[in-house]
Amino acid sequence: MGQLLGILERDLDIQEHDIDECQELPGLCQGGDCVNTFGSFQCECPPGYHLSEHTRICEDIDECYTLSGICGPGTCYNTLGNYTCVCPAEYLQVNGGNNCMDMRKSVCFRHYNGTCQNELAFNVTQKMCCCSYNIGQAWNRHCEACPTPTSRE
Ligand SMILES: [Ca+2]
Repeated sequence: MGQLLGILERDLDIQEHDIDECQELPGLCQGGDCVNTFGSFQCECPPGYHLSEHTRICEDIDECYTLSGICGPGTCYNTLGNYTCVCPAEYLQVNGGNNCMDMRKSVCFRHYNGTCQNELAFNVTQKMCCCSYNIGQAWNRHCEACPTPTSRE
């Protein structure tokens, strides 16, 4: 029993003397916030940055590389903490430059079952055809089936 108490006391002693590494060692998490935890610490990086395990520095994420195709038909340029899409003609830069939206207007088909049927009388964008009010199931002259609702498009 005496031994057990001794262990408990020692544990309490450690708990009372947890070192706040963030205070003791300023500059531990370069480019991020140091968060003291019991017996250790963590580095939290701002959005768009990840912690390099080797250097403990918050480094920019190259979204153009890690999320390839994120700009669709546009060109991706990595920036510090973010990225920018430069979109081709008839595409609109959206989400603060993080995506390109197809603004081309073309025919919309009400039904798709391997082939396109029931063409609408007016041209609309793919987003309007496929994503608004369940208007259509396929879009464009050469009959592209609409992306499934779960896809990011
Ligand atoms: Ca970046």
